[in-house]
Amino acid sequence: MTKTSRVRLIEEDYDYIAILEKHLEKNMLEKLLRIRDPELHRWIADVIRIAKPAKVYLITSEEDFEYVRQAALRNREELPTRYSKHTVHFDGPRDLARDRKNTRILLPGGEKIPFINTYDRDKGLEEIKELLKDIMHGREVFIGFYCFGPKKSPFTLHAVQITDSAYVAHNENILYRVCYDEFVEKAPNLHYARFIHSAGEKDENGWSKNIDKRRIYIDLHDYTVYSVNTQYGGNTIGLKKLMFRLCIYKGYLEGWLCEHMFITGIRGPGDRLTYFTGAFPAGCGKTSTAFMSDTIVGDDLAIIKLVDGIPHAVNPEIGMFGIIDGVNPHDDPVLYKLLIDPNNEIIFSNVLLTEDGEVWWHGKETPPKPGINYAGKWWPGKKDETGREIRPSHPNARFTISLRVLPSLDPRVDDPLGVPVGAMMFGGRDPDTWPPVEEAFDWVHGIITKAAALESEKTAAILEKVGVREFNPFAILDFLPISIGKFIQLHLDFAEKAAKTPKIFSVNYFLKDEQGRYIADKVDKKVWLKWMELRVHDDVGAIKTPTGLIPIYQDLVRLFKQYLDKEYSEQRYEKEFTLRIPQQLAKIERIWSIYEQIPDTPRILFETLRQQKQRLKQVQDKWGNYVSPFKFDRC
Ligand code: SPV
Ligand code: MN
Repeated sequence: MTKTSRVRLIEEDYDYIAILEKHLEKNMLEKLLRIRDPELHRWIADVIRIAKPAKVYLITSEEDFEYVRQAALRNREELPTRYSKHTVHFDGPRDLARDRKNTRILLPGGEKIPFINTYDRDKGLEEIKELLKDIMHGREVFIGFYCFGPKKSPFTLHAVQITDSAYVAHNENILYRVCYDEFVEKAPNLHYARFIHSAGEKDENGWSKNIDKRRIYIDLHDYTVYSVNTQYGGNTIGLKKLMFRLCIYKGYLEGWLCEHMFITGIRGPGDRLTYFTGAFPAGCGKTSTAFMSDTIVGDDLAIIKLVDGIPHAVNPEIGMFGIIDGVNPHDDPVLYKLLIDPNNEIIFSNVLLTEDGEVWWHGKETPPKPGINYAGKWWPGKKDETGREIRPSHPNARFTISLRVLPSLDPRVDDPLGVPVGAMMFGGRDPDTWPPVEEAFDWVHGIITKAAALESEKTAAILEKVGVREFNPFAILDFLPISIGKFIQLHLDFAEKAAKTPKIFSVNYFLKDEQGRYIADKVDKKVWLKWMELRVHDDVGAIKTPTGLIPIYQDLVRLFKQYLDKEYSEQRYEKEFTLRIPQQLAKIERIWSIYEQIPDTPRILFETLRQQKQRLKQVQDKWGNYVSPFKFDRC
């Protein structure tokens, strides 16, 4: 990842300034040359020569945003709605989610890492160079200069995006801070990530045609990502999940954390604000937890570093690319209101655009009217070729919106030193094992039995079957560019350097009863959040079980009354917090056998699991398989 070894798309030397002079309008060229970095100039000239765009537009300030918005409408990547600030984009029926199979980490010799999709770097680069040939033919390309984090911050990384999609550029302009000025100021000493994206050839609907040649290649050592023949945001928006992978790797090399976590503030007594980060696989309550918190710093990613020995978190983004499916006025009143407000700039993707120009998704209160959706023209009852009804709006339909419009935006969102992390939470879709909330005994116990052991049922954010329970440590597995063993070790080492470590909690909103119904209401998470906040400050006691610390019944009664005006019965408490020993033991077996296949798993992981198993067995011998929380002692 050193600055001297950047990959060239064209090997031989040539007069790259002449190429730039030929293809860039005078003001664009001036903007580019103001960044005194010959390597950058040469890279852009290489892209022009190899991919052959017709026109180049540099996004350097907010004034350029309008140009990009108009370009997206002009080229039909976005369609207008009744509201001038709302637009709709369709990715195409085969391009609606992240493509795990074709997203590859390029490593020399194709080094194999368990659970990570790696590929021979030389072969990958050769393949991608071939795919890039003429791929932008006749199109306008957009080049953006972004900060991944607040301006003038020691946390912040930098990136340049080249894309032939106005939709992708439009997203980035909403989601990230344009920081051309920092490029001008710091060049040529700025080490920046590079992203090249092309939607590739498109069909008459505007969908990427060569899906079989969809490739997302991550060149860690060159700090560069290539993405071709796709449009879905998770595959294409460079600073989103592509940058995230580079960020994790940089953090690994330098000893800090880049996490798939929201950052929120939760208020406690006396208006105290405690910051939490939270990791959840996509579609498992991450966004709703963020909105249930009192303030929001970020909803998806966090860079965590030590500031005077205390872990602090920064949100590298300034917008949300969130799941819209299910967002409704009852459960998500704040978010719903933001999404129907004509004054907010919003890009909707893969929703239903009705004939009267309204945007419809599952969660709207009126039934859907005919219109167009991710699969073309849509009408109520429309079926696909297999006879199945086509959903009006796709389960992975999304919205892009600036965080600046959030009423609960935390005032420290742009703080260059971030916010102190009081606690981290980890949650997945788990019908039968974890209780709704539980605190780990300490950092190591939490990293191993909560973070590294996270599992979840699959959701629609990936192109695979939903409903199957899968291993997803730290909710980050899809994005890890290094072995999970090394990633765990990084967390253990990070804590060694810290003066204080955040508390770690697990949460589970998806626990079901014997009839398969969810036990908790969606709003109940408010109580779990408030309980965790109190625990961070040792303001309430807890009950010690073999797997962690759970709430005392009376504290929950009080919190349910205070925050939700609800009664909380002993019966429900028992149902939710009963220790389910067979399920807990089965989980340990599953997790153990996975880590056995990962050679660099820290040994302490097995020791921690072994101890947990032993504690569970002891209780099982004494009280049987299912143990009421009332049986355990307070601590
Ligand atoms: C996720 O799936 O975790 C997301 C959306 O946040 S994506 O950009 O597809 O990764
Ligand atoms: Mn995410």
